[in-house]
Amino acid sequence: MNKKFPEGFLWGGATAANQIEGGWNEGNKGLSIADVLPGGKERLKLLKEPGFTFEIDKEKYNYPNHEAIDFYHRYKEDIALFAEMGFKAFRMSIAWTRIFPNGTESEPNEEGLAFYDRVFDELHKYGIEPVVTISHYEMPLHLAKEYGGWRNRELVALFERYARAIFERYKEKVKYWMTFNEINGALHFPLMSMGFVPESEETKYQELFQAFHHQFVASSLAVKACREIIPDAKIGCMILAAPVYPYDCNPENVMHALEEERLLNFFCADVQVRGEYPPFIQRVFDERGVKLDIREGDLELIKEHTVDYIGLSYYMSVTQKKDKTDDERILGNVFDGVKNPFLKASDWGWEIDPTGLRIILNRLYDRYRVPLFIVENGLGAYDKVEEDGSIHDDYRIDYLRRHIEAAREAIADGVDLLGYLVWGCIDLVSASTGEFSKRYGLIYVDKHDDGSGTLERKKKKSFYWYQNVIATNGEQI
Ligand code: BGP
Repeated sequence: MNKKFPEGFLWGGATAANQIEGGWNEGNKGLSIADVLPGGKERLKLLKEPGFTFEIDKEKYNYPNHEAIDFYHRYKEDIALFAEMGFKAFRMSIAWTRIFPNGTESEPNEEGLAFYDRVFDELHKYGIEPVVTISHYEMPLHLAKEYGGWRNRELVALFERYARAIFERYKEKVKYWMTFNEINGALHFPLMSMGFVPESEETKYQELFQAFHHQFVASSLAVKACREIIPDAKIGCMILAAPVYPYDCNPENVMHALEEERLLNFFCADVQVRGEYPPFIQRVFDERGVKLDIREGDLELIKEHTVDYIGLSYYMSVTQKKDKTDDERILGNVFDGVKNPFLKASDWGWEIDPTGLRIILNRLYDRYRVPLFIVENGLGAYDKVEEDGSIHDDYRIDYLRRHIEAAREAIADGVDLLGYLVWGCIDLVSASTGEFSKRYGLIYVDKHDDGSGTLERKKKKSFYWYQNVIATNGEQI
C-alpha cells in the first residue's frame, strides 16, 4: 500500500488579502466589505443582523483589517520566512478593490496590479508557486452598498472584467487559481462573500440562492476566460468541507444528516464540478419558496465551463440530529449541530476531527473524481510568548500532524490530492471574529486584539516542525 505523499506534492500555507495586507487605503485601493467589519464579538453579531449599515465608526469600533499584519509593506520578510520553511506553494487572494477600487471602473488600477506583480516575483524568486483566490470574503463596498451585493445580476459582468484583467496581467506568473473562497459558506455568513445580509427570514433563501446562481455564472465565465488566456493554468472552485454525521442510527437522523450534507458539501460543488444543479435542490427550492431567475444561456455556460479541481478548507465535522434541544447544541460552531461525544473542541468550539478529513476527502473524490487540494486547515489557538521569546505550540503541531496523517491515509485510499496548505501560516486577522488572538500561524506576529503590537515576526516551534515535514515530503511528521 502506498502511504507516501506523491512527488511534487504542494506543501505550503494559505492566507487572504484582507486578513494580512493592511494598507486599506493605500495604492488607490477602494473600500471593501472587510474594511467596515469591526473586530471582536460585534463582528459575529453584525454578520448575521439584517440592516448592516456599512459605515466606519472609529469612535465605537476598531477595524482590525485596516492594518492587519501589514503584509502590504512586509511581504518580502514574510515570503523569506515561508521560503525558509520550504514552502512549495503559497495561497493568497487578490483584493478586488486594489484592482477595481469601486468594482465599476472600466480600467484596472495600475498601482494595485503592480503590487501583486512584486509579490508574485518575490515568490518565484524562491520557487514558491502562487495559488490565487480571485475573491476571498470581500468585495468592493460600493457593490455591496449600491448594488446589493451578489443579489444583483450586474455583478456577473463586473466580476468577469476583474477576472480577465488579472488573468491577462499575471498569465506568466500564476498557474493555480480559485474563483470564490468557501462559496458554500454563504449559507451561513453571506455578508463577507456575497455583500448582503438577507432582509428577512421569509426572503432569505430566495435572496441567497439567486446570489449563488449569479456567482455560479460568474465563476463559469472566469473559468472560460482563464482557459482562453492561460491555457496551461488550473482553475478550481473552493468549498468549506465538513462531513455531516448522523447523531445515531435513527433513520430520521440519518436522513436529516444526508440532507444537510448535500446542501453543505455537494450543492455548490455539483454545479461547479459536474456543471449542473443537482436533482435534490429542487425540493429545497420548493420547500423554501425559491424561484430562480435563470437567463438564457446560463445553464449551458455552467455545463461547459466546469472547474479542474476542488480546493477545500477543513476545520471540523458536523453532527446532526433532527430534533435538537438547546442542551445538545454545540455553541460556537459555525453550524447548528449537536455535540459529538467522541470529539474535543477548540477554544472557539470547533470540534477537532482528523478522521473527518479523511472521510470528506473520500466522499468528495468518490463523487467527483477530480483532484482535491486542501487549501486550508489549521488550529486557531491562544499562544503564549515565553520570556525568552519562544512559543511552544505543541497543541498546534499535534493538530497538524494528525490532519496530515489523515490526508496521507486518504491518498492511500486512492484520493488524488494536489497539496496541503496550512491556514494562516502566519498569524492574521480571524475572519469570523476579527481577533488577532485566535492565532493559526507557524509564525507569530506581535499584534493584539486592541490593535497594539510591534508587528515583529517570531518563529514558533511549529515553524521548525513544518520545515522538517516539507523537507522529508511528509515522511517525518
Ligand atoms: C475559513 C476562511 C478563512 C479563515 C478560516 C478560519 O472559513 O476561508 O478566511 O479565516 O476559515 O476562520 P476564522 O478566521 O474565523 O477562525
